[in-house]
Amino acid sequence: MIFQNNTSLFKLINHFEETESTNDLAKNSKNNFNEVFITEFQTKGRGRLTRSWFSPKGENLYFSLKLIIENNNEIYHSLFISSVAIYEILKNIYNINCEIKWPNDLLIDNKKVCGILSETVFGERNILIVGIGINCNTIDFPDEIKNIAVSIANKIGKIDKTKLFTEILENFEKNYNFYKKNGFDYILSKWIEYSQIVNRHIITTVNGIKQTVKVVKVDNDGYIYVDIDNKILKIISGDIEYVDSINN
Ligand code: BTX
Repeated sequence: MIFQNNTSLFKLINHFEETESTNDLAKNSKNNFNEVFITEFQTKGRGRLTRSWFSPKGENLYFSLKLIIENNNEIYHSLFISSVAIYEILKNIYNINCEIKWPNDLLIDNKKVCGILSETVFGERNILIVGIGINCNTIDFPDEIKNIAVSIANKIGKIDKTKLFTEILENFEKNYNFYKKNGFDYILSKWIEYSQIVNRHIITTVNGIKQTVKVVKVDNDGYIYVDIDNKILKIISGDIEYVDSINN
């Protein structure tokens, strides 16, 4: 399978037939430049908090962007750049109504089509790894996730995943270069528009209790604030669910 690289941001696309996790390949690379690791099959694909990521052979995209970062703000910001870049391709080229769920999942009809797992390696040079899984051509998901997972094929039929990969990489580069030149504000404003998260009701766990709360704002770095009994609380990490899909 040929995965084309039309970017100058990434020097190398490393393609593997099979691996445990592309994030581990990226972590273990000693190359001193930005590169991408992509595979056909992950035997230990993972999500956040040691959850696993269903990665069947040949059907979907599993890849990791390895970025050398100059400034620690880039870590969080790059996640927003990646979800914005993927959203724009799915919406503008494939005409799919999707939405971004904070911090970085992409949903179609309130089900997950894309998950992003970021990891960092701090050393002589700091490295950010953005691991991206996109359900492209899987039709039937295992029972455990069939109610929460969806693929692009489920929505519009099977697609050429190599083409999608190239489109995403190019759009990531475009947004990343813009960010490097102009800062985070414009990327964040696009993210806020695509997620439509402000004034939306979400379900999240606060002080150990799962509750429905309203998002009142997103700050300049992309953290969300919710209203709980007239107190404004900043959400730094964790899971949220949308009460309603905006596309319904
Ligand atoms: P997450 O922790 O938000 O989501 C994981 C949860 O999502 C699982 O517990 C399960 O309920 C559900 N799930 C598992 N597999 C799928 C799937 N294929 N589609 C939809 N839902 C699923 C999200 O973590 C981050 C996932 C990143 C995956 C990429 S693939 C390339 C790179 N390498 C690697 O090991 N991980 C990343």
